[in-house]
Amino acid sequence: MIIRTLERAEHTARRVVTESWESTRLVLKGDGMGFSFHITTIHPGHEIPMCYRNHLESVFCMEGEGEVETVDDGQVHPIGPGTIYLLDRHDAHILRAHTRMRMACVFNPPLNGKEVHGADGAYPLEAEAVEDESALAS
Ligand code: 9YT
Repeated sequence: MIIRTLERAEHTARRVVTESWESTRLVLKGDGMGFSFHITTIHPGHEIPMCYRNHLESVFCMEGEGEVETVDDGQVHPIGPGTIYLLDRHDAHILRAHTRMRMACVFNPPLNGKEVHGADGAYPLEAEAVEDESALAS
């Protein structure tokens, strides 16, 4: 069994910080679970275009208010606490955070550790893993 806490993981290389979001990746490919699990914060006022062509992602909103737009049909769906959206079709989408949003995200296949969005809004399938596994130690 593996046990970790978010509080400790935030002080390791599991925490990835960008201008518009930050994410602590509590479970990664190296854990052998077949998925990765992240606690992600979206900063207020940001609009993030994404399209995970290499991954399926589910996103459960725990806190905050925002919306997600599916690019193909322009539909806008409000997102708030208790709502989950499932990108089951590698959907191109735009997430807009009206307030600070806290999300629990699951990726299949799992992320290696250091992925950030490319220009196409995707994560590469075989991104660089965290070099020093001890940097992940929670
Ligand atoms: C909601 C979302 O997908 N944000 C981007 C960050 C992602 N969840 C991650 O890499 O942890």
